[in-house]
Amino acid sequence: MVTKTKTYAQRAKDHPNTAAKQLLETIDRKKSNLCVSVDVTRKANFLAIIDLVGPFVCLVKTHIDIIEDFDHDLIEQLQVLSKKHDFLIFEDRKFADIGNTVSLQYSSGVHKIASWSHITNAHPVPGPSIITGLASVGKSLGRGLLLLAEMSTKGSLAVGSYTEDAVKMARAHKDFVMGFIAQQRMDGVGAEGGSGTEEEDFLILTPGVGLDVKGDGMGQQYRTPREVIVESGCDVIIVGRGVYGNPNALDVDGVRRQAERYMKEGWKAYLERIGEQ
Ligand code: S5P
Repeated sequence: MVTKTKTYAQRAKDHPNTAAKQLLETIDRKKSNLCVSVDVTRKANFLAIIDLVGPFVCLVKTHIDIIEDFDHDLIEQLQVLSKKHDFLIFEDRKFADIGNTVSLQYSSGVHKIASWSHITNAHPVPGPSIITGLASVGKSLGRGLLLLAEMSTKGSLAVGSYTEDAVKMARAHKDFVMGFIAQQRMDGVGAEGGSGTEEEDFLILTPGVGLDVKGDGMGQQYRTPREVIVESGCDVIIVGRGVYGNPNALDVDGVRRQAERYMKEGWKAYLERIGEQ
């Protein structure tokens, strides 16, 4: 468990993946391991929420395909906010097709994800060709890929040997795969004789985080920042509805307050994990 007790700053210093290094540096600079997931369908709401949570986050996660009035100006404004508040952008696209198709989905179409999203993710289900397909577009741009090794939902099939094989795939493509969407640290998972644990530093970004409720009635399962960061050794908490509440009745002070609350809880948990509290 080498990386579990290292500081974000120590890990940033030596990290070989550009996007992972940028994210670790941002976390350290802003003292925030909070990623807010902005799952709303109107451009104005989307940008308003990001401007509100911006000061409290290291990363903003998007589902760009759910925005009904998407246009190129939205991306420009998102990039302006990313500079204004110093956060990275993660398009949660969950690619899951053959290499040729995902390379087109990543580079082209209306959204041109690779041109603005520092980080994206993919299901390992097609095998290693999904990584090489995405890397053919994203690697030269300094982008990073997260593999979905586990999911937060009840009854997820991403368990056991599926998770182990996802980690093995990542180990073989460390130049582009920067970590996992998972519910726990993956150090040693799928490694024979403990190999692969000393020199690797995969970031673990974890959704299914909430302080006030345990689920959403649609399969989502929530754990607290402490459970995620201290007990499971994850690196970044991903919070959506727990921060922005009801997007159709946006409570400006409430959004700010919740973002700050999750940021503080996440950082407190990290300090406990590295033994500074
Ligand atoms: O296993 C997963 C993986 C992801 S990326 N479980 C998830 O919930 N997510 C995403 O995290 C999901 O697509 C959503 O955007 C966010 C969780 O949102 P919340 O409102 O439940 O916090």
